[in-house]
Parts: sequence; C-alpha cells; structure tokens
Amino acid sequence: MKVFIKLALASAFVFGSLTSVSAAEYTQGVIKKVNMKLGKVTIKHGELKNLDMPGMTMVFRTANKDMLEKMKAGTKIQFIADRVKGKLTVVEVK
Ligand SMILES: [Cu+2]
Repeated sequence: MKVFIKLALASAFVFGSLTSVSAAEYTQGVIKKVNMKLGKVTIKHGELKNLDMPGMTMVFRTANKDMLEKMKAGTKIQFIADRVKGKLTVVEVK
C-alpha cells in the first residue's frame, strides 16, 4: 500500500512538473541591489525549480533594460529566471 502511494505521488509530481513547463512558475524574491550600469540586479530568491537551484542571494541579468529600470532595492517581486545564452537572467516579473 505504501509503495502504491509513493508511486502515485511520484507520478503526480512528474505530471505536475511537466505541465508547469508551459504554465510559468513564479519564484518569490527580494531585490537587494540594482546596477543599471552593468545591467545587473541582485536578488535574494526562493527555490528556482526550473534551474534546480535552492534559495540564495545572487546576481541576475534582466531580459531587457525596461525591466531593470522598474526594479528597486527593497522591493518584493515574483519572477521567472532562466538561462539566456548561458547567463542567469530574469525573464519575467509579475
Ligand atoms: Cu541562485
């Protein structure tokens, strides 16, 4: 019985992560620092499942300058990050 439940949970998890590929999953973050000059933002972020990354504080690029201009240190955001040309980039902000 236990095994069955585990399998059911596992398949539900796999199904859930497969469907979340199209339905974007936002991660909580707090903006720590914005560097317009370098086009970078420091974010204390929660777990980034798509990047297989635990919560931490780190530097991201942003998909475009408009996005960066709207960011302010101390602001809580919900965002999606991904690798763009090998660089960790904020691709979407709620
Ligand atoms: Cu990180």
